[in-house]
Amino acid sequence: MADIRNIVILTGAGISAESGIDTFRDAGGLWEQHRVEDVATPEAFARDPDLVLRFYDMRRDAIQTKTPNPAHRALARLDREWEGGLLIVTQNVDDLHERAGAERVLHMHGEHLNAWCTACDTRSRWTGPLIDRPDCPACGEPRLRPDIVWFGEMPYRMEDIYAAMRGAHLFVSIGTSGAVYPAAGFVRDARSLGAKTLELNLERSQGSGWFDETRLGPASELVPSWVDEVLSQQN
Ligand code: BV8
Repeated sequence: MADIRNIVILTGAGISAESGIDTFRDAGGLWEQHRVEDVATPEAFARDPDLVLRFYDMRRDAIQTKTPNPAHRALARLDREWEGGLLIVTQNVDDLHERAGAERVLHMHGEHLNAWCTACDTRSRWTGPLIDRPDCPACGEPRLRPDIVWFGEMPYRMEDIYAAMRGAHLFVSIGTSGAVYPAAGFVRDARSLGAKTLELNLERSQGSGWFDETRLGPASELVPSWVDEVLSQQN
């Protein structure tokens, strides 16, 4: 560990599973209840905005009743105590990393608790529903959509993510199936940039073969013990 200074961590739905937030692909997951192309694409929003707005209103409501679990809290501790570089790149649209106290967090697929105005491009903190077409707090136009990156849309802050990857000595992937790009390609990018790679997941992900090390188990157990290990070796 002596040579590890900068760490990039990628998290997915698996880190929030033990907080009671549905994952996408696991049994009973979101994509079993809804077809991606009906609820998570710009075409779906154009075709049936009510269906899409109700889908995200339901999820925005649900996450506000959930609380961070030991995995979120362990990463928040790492964020507080790690003296080197750290960036938590999350594919999750919940706010459990921040509610656990983490600050160095980047939401590459957006956030439930933001509304995005398609008239004035302003993003506003939003905890209520969008189905009734409320006015944008900035321009007054009733043109708000969920601030979520849908399939076919460009993820957020890709240049910041690649900049952090270029300086990373260690890339850690937690609770993701490695099914969706460009996030699923980060492990290969990190390897080609010379970083060590570690996977913490309940089961092997689609990109498992690209990791130097894989530890299998629930995030609430794997992440706190990994963070203890890293901080105990910080010189
Ligand atoms: C884009 C927000 C252009 C929405 C999401 C290359 C090849 C093939 C296809 C593509 C490609 N490049 C692009 C594509 C198309 C597409 C794509 O990847 N399709 C897939 C299906 C093949 N990608 C896109 O459209 C992306 N945009 O490409 O734009 C571009 C981009 C860059 C540069 C140039 C051009 C946009 C994708 C983003 C879509 N939005 N989320 C919402 O939330 O409603 S994706 C969504 O699914 C998540 O955010 C996440 O990214 C993804 C996968 O979910 P996971 O988080 O991994 O969850 P999952 O359920 O799948 O797995 C859970 C895992 O946790 C499992 O492994 C399980 O074992 C584990 N687990 C469960 N419980 C626990 C646990 N682990 C530990 N502890 C536990 N307790």
